[in-house]
Order: sequence, then structure tokens, then C-alpha cells
Amino acid sequence: MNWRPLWLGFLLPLTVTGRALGPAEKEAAVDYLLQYGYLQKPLEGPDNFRLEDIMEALRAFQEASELPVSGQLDEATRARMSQPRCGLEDPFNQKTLKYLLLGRWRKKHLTFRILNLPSTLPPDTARAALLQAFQYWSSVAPLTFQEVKAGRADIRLSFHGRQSPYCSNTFDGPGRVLAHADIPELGSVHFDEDEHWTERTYKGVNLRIIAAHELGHALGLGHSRYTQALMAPVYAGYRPHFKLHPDDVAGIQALYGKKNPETEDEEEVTELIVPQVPTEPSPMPDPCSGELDAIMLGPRGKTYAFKGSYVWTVTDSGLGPLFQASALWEGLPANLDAAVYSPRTQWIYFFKGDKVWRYVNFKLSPGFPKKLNRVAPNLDAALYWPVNQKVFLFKGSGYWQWDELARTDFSHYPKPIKRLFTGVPDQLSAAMSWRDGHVYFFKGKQYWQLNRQLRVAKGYPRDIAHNWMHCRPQIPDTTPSGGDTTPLATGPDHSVTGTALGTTSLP
Ligand SMILES: [Ca+2]
Ligand SMILES: [Ca+2]
Ligand SMILES: [Zn+2]
Ligand SMILES: [Zn+2]
Repeated sequence: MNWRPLWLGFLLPLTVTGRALGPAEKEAAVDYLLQYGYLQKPLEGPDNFRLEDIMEALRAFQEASELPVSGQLDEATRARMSQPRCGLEDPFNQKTLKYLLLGRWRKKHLTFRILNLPSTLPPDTARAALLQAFQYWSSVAPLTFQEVKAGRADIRLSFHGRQSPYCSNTFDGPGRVLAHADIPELGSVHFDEDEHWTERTYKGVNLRIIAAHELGHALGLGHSRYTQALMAPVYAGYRPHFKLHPDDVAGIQALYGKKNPETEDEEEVTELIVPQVPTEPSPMPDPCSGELDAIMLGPRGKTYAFKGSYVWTVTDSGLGPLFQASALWEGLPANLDAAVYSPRTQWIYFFKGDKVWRYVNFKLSPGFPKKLNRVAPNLDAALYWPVNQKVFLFKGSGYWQWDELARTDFSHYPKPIKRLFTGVPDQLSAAMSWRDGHVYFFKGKQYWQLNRQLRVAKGYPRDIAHNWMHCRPQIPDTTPSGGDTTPLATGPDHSVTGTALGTTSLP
């Protein structure tokens, strides 16, 4: 990464008394601060970190870790950074709250499924440890968990190694990161298969405690600042008489209420897929109008369409329910200009006016929204191009190509859209690269698919409402649009990633 040589020079004062730290140790420390959310790479401005930013990040980390707050990379700080821990970010920007809430399920009866078990424990022992992990939470909050052995489940527990085709996060071999989980209502809980998972011993890593911690995330809790809390980011080791910390209890009860036998049965059974509410006041958009503010291929291959203050998912079989976008992405304004998800960084960017919002899943990154300084405000559209891992921003007849992780020289931008994407209109409504490997542009009620040479494919533009939103035309359509290349007709074997674009390269 480009920033490394830049900041190394600044880090010279960060030496431990008595022994100078090597560049690799400083790099590792800054990587840690970045990875766990104590330090943010600037979207705008120079890429090197200022010494005071690093010291501020170190102070935040030390405070959160209950270490002496020196702002220096001292021995205690380095030792803490090398301890095994959870893969999720820490709530570095939370100054007052002890527990942190990331989201909640809209139902209290949840199903779960154990997809595989670790090789280091007898299956019965491992299963019992996982089941007990659920009980810690169901004993203090009005939650019930029901195991299913097949089919869909709200919460899915599995063990995977460094890479997994089902998970966009990686693990790191033995030690360091032990597990990670998704926030509601996603439900994935993953354990690093390279750890030595144990039960009832001080050796290895206790499966029950780590599972309880990750379930805390899956239920909506973030990291706690109490180092003795279950939701502390660093694994505190095996405790024979483990129980939840008062901060863990306060957090889960803030989300789901207190355990109360009288109210336990009258839980609201809100289905995940609620039918579309037909008679809402006018602000609720009609997906069949075909008009969009923004569209993106989001995390886990989900397609999100935005209009007004609403968002819905577009699947092969139809549309998901309409949600207030700000209910999913807290703090997000209505009437977005553009939205794009980068699989490279797993950041979601939303653009509106002269500001950009950045989220990880549904969590706003600290310091955002930020002002757009180096590209024009009021963008039309944005997309991520997997071939070169760049983000493209569109406005009027021009585009910018932006590298998220390097300082981009924008002096030659905007460039004419037509020079790169042949046959595409100006003043787009929305754009995205989709999971079939094609780039799509949307304008008004129509959309365009680009072929491998980045030319508009034959037979386009087509009708957004008909082909993307599964809306039947008002007048029976006697000339259906062939069906050969309608985006949603493509089967799973067409869902290739950008590598399918092959040798195409930017001028
Ligand atoms: Ca690990
Ligand atoms: Ca737009
Ligand atoms: Zn965690
Ligand atoms: Zn995973």
C-alpha cells in the first residue's frame, strides 16, 4: 500500500524507552489501529497519517484497553495488540456508552443452524458449548433460539479457514483473530478453524465464551469498553465460572428488553419478508415506475435499489420489502445521488450533494459524512469496476476514476464518459457492476448493459421496471423482450465476478 513509506518517517518518535522499534513493528501497530477502527484512512487529502493522529489513535486504544494512556507505542500496548481477539472493529468513537448497539432483530424468536464443528473437540462437547452460548443471552433477555438441522436459519454458525467461498472476510491462521460475526439481521457467525478450540480447560481457546461473544454481535451488540465484559474485543481467557458482565446484560436488554415470563409469549412475530405496504402516503416510491436515485451490488451479492427515502432489494425472484434507508443505514439522508459498494475494502459509499457517507455493513464509519473536495458535488451515479478495483463516479457527461487506497491524481478528470463507455447516455440516474460481470447504466425508466468491450450491448436500452423490478406492463406485452439477456433471468452459473471481463483494460 502506498501510504506505508509515507508515514514510516513520522513514526520515529514512537520508540520504546531503551529499545528502538523496527519499521515492521510500527507497521504492524498502524495496521492494527486501522483494522480495528482506531485510525481512519482519509478519503480526501493526503494519504500519510499525521503523528498526532496516530498518537490519538493509540490513546483511544489504550483507553479502551484500560492501559496507561501515553499515546506511545509502549510495551504494554504492543503486548495488548498481540493478544487473540475478535475480528470486528472497536467502538473507538464512543466516549460515554459502555456497551455499543449495532442493530437488532425485529423478532425475538430466532432459529439457528450449526453448519459444521471444529476438529479439536468431540462433536457432542462442541455442540454443547455452542448451545450454552445461546443460553447466556436467552437467560437475561426475552429471546428464544430454536435449532434447525436443515434449510434457512436466522443465525448460522460455521468454522472456516483463511479463505472461504462463503465469507468475504479472511482469517489469519492460529492466534490473533479468533472469530467474526455479522450484525442483525444477517446472522453469520464464523470461527477460525485454525484455532485450538477447547472446553473446560485453560489450554487453547474456549469455544463457549467466544461463541457467546460472537452471538452478542449477531444479536446487535458491539464491543464493550469493559475489559471484563464478554463483549470486550480482546479474549480474556478461559473462566471456569464464566457469566455475563452487567454491561453485557445492560446492552442486550437495551435491545430486546428484560427477561419477563409474562411478556415472553406475546413476542411480536415480524416476518423477515413483510409484504409490501400498498397504501402509504406518497413518499413511498413505486418500484414499477422504474426510476431510481441509485443502485448498488452490495455485500454478499445483494442488489439494493434506492429511491426517495426508501431502499429495497432486487432478487431473481422479485423485490424485497421497501425499507426506510435510514432504518438500515443510520444517518443516511433521503434522495441520494449515488451508492456504491467496494468489495476491495468492503466499504459502502453513499453520495449526496457535497458529502460522502461510508459504512461497513450498516455501521457508519467514524468521521463520516465527509465533504467531497476533489470531485464535483451532486454526482449522478457511481460504480465499482472489479477489473481494475476502482470506483467510478459520474456526473453529466464526465467521470472520475478513484482508487480508494491510494492518492488519486484527479487533475485529468473528469473525462468524457463516451471515451470509455461507448453508447452510454449522459446525466445517468444510477450505475453498477453486477454479479453477471456486466456494467449497467440506468437513466429514467431505461437501462443499458455493456458488453466486454464496454460498448452498449445489442437490444438496449430496455425497461427497468419490466426486467429489473419484475413489474408486469399495464397493457399486455405481446412482444416480450426475448428473455435471453434479461439480467434477472441469468442463472447462478452466470454469476461470475469481474474476472469475466478478462483482458479489457482502461485506456
Ligand atoms: Ca486466527
Ligand atoms: Ca443518481
Ligand atoms: Zn467482537
Ligand atoms: Zn467468515
